[in-house]
Amino acid sequence: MKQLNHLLKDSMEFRTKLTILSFPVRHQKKLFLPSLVLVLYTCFLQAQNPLITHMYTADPTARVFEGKLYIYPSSDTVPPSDYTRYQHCMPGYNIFSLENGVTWKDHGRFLNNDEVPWALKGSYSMWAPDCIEKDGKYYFYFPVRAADSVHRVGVAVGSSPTGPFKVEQDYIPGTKGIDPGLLKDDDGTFYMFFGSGHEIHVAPLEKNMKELAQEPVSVQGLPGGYMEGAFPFKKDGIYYLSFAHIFRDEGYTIGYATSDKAMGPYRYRGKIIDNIGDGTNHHSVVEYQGNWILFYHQWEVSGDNKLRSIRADYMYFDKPRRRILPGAIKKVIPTLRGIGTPTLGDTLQVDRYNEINGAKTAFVGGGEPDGWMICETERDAYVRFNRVDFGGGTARKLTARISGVTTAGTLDVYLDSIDGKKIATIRSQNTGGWNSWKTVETGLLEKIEGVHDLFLVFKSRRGTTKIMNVNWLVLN
Ligand code: FUB
Repeated sequence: MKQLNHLLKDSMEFRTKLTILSFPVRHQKKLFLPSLVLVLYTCFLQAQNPLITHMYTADPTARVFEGKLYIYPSSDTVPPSDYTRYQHCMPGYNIFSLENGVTWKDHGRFLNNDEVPWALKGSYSMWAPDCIEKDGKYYFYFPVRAADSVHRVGVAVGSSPTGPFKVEQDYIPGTKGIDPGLLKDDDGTFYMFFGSGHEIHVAPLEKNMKELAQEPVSVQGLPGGYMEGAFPFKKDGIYYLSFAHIFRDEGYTIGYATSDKAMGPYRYRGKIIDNIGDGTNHHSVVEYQGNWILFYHQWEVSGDNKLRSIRADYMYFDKPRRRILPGAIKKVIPTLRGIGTPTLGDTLQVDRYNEINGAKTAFVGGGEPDGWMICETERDAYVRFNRVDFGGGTARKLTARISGVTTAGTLDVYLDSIDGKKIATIRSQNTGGWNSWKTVETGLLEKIEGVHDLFLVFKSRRGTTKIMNVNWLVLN
């Protein structure tokens, strides 16, 4: 609950800064016009969460094409008053690309429900899509209700990652279900996973990418319970199948399973992300510039779980350990920090961590401006804060806002790993109490250039708890 409050509160602050559009129904209706929004729209965000705030987006499939990061999400919209048929109102698809590392560019609406020849008109049921490249062509797979009201998977073929896309006249025979997830294997075979319920189905694709090469089969070895949103990927020779998964007591989570064969059998390995509230969970995973990123959605902007907003956080794999099956994924904690890259002089709000161990977050007290802090720092606790851009090496000092009651500890800042290069040390102090804040400064021990992850490690000569509270850091 605390985490949720944290997200909500910060998103409120975030909203005032970004002037989020509130989508009155009269504007929503415009979304149904076929001519729709072909104007390029650019969001000037620091790649924080949520990623897109000028429209509602869900079910993000991220892909890297020729070194560039694209997102193919679905879009949620406020239903018109006569739309009562289905639970989600999802009229069509936009594409987004990451520009200059921080800016998500909207390439506009490129496919609407009613432009699909075989789709049930007016059903606005364009659910989670995927896109994959073969021989310079881009195949966009999407589920929409067909004339019989059942979801089928269709394909549109594009000449670039952003189109133009030409939609096929009919759906792909044999595809009864939602949420296509595509895998390209090293031997050039493409597989489509899809479906929902107590089974996920898979089939290889024909070379033309427009038909299944065989009857789909049920993926073996997956856990019991409802599943959807299958997303396959391969890393270090291991096939991963990740999926939205409902536990009876927890609701939607994202789980994953691994195999040594694309079509399985798979073995369930655990959760990548816990339940995030009373709504769907849907994701994709991508490796971009050496980092693995989990894309997912939430609905903190609208407060309505049918009006979702896409997000991204870094995802980490466990180091190989003896007797442990290789390739384990560490659970991702949703953050507002997202995958943005702050630079020198920016306030590093370290409570928006990428990873935390042995410490907690809470509201700051003591008359500080509203905000959150790192607290309850145990001995050897660490907080990881990714991708700080040190530029050309001009940073000389680290400034920190801290509070505490003990002089027995330190905050050591390391680059890129817990046992990386130490760049600064801040001694804990008795500032007059946990709610009495003090700004302290220390010189950097190294000249640092480029983009690095920070690891804040809390150390103590004695005792194990509460070394210091940290509100924020600044490097310059
Ligand atoms: O967005 C509509 C549906 O909700 C998706 O297809 C599912 O994965 C779930 O997110």
